[in-house]
Amino acid sequence: MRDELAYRLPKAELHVHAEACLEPELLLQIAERNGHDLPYASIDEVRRAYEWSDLGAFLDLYYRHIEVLRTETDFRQLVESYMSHAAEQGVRHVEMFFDPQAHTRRGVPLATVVDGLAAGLDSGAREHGISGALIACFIRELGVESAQETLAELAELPAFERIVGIGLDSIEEGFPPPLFAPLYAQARALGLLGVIHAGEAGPGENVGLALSVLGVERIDHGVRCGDDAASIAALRERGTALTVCPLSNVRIGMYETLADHPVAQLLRDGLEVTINSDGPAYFGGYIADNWVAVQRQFDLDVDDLVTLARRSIAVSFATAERKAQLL
Ligand code: ES4
Ligand code: ZN
Repeated sequence: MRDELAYRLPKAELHVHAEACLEPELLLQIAERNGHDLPYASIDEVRRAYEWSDLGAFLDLYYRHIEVLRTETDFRQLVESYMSHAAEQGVRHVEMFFDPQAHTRRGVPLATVVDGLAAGLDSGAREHGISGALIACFIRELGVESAQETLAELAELPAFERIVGIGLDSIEEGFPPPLFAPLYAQARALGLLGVIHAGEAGPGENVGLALSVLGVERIDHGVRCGDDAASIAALRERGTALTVCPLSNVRIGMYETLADHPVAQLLRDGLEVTINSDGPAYFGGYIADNWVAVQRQFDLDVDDLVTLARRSIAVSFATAERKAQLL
């Protein structure tokens, strides 16, 4: 483990997509095992493909690479790979997103996906003492009905108990939060919590809408909330946390450089900011790498880092007992 405080502080990661933990080496290994043809002859060629101009271009590559994942072993290895990196980054609890529809639409059974991911969480607990749960994210552009059908299928699985919440990801523009009100109502009825990617590529007002209409517990990204006074007011009033992912936003091209990123302003404004990786295999860093980048860019001090660490645990969906262990 690296000795800087950013790495050592016990923390929770609250915004990381399992499928975006697919490091180039693992991508090639799984593709070969499954006889899946990829247009790369080497790791270097894979790495060269990881450059995009916007969220859409990133998502195209992300969904293409996801196609190598077919077996329970593939999904378990994906999480295990994340867990060994996360342990070195001081992660003690993780709430991991996955995209069920990205797999069912290619004919991979839901049970294969969830059982594999759950086995990966078990390895993380056993080998690294990292507690974990899953958050099922739905692909917004597939619409509310597809999401609702998929959620109903998830609820039938024995491993459903590993899922603590739902989220929405993928394309944000053109799919405002209120479209998904029935999905969030269904999730609540199943005992699940709610999060949502909002105010990332879409307008800041999506943050306020997600809070007022969907009643979500956390906002993923939310970095554009500053554009909308009602969203800021709602975040303050409810004390809702944002799961900000600075290196992801810069890598996807939302901000030209980290210096242009609003994370420091959001912290100074007293919002409940957490800093996360989003997709460590794609965006140039795991969680503590994000913390260090922000620390260096904006001169965060020891108190700032301790606040980030404690807050990440406090706003997690871990049990009260687990939080007490970690805080
Ligand atoms: C995502 Cl960075 C990002 N934004 C929206 N949807 C996503 N799915 C995976 N990564
Ligand atoms: Zn994300």
